[in-house]
Amino acid sequence: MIAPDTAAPVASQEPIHQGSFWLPKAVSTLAPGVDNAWNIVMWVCVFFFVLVIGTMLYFMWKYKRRSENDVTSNIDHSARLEIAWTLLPLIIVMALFFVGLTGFMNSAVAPSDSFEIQVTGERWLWTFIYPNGTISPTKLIVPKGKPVRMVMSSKDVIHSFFVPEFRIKRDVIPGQYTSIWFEATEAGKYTLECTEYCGQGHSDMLATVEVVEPEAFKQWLESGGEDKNMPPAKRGEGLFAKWQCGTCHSLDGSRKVGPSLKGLFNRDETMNDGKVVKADENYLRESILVSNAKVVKGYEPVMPLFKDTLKDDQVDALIAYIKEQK
Ligand code: HEC
Ligand SMILES: [Cu+2]
Repeated sequence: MIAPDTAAPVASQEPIHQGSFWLPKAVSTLAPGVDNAWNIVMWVCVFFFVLVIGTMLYFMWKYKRRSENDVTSNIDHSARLEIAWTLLPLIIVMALFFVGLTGFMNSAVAPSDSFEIQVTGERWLWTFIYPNGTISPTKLIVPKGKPVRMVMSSKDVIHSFFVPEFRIKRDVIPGQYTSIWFEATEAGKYTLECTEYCGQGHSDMLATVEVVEPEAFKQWLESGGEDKNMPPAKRGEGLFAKWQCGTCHSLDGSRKVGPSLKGLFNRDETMNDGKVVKADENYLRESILVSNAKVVKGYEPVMPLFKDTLKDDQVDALIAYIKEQK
């Protein structure tokens, strides 16, 4: 008889991404090169710091004036020393240049078989568009062990794409494409940060980078990352979180960058041109898709346009959710 398996499967735990004292954990094929360069520069600095400060302290002690007539003879110069401290740093600096250059070349040119993802930065949202049309806001899902190339652009100001664990960083600029690539070496969740100050919501301009096994990635991509068989309001709640509407809209009546959505449905809203509009379904739909068509009095027209990114059924779900915020 076979004993029942009592050992419950160990729940898969979020890996703790522990790096070294100096650097975060390294999770891309580019990371070792960057860390290597960083370590070399650091230890060269440590070596010269100790050498220079140590020599200084020693000389302070050695050449201290010990009595009234303790006068050191006039020291002229030493050709040997001067050549040494000119040539040696030159050699070191040239060596560092080549370490940096190789790393730069590796990170600048993506392998030709890279998987391409379109990245849009805007105040204060990252959006990722996959080749099959799947749109994923604030969540970048990528396969493990495959080179991925990001083609990036901004809708407003300069942002910057930075994933510390991958050791990659590149500015995201309006009216121009920049690109960056990486190959993740370990499944897990990491954080993408915007590292170019872009206004009030800058510190919230984060996205999750999720590295998954290639099989899981394929499945996720095919499903478009969404379950369509949920009740509309429930689905709307998910979309509200996914698209980070909550960065600008509270649900408890408090004012953020945008008006609170609490009690909005069927309320009379005053626009900045003085007109009063009833917040019915049509108004909500227009507010979500082309927010600047009517701008609520007392607010700036800073809400992103969602007409190219949200599908009809998604807008329906969001409206159902807003209606529930009584
Ligand atoms: C960057 C901040 C920002 C984000 C993100 C944002 N909004 Fe807005 N939203 C605003 C601002 C500001 C206004 C008021 C100005 C205007 O009407 O355009 C507004 C207005 C609205 C209105 C009309 C509110 C009223 O009181 O009449 C609705 C509805 C709305 N947003 C829904 C959404 C939904 C749904 C999302 C997510 C898909 C979203 N917003 C994301 C900033 C934002
Ligand atoms: Cu930014």
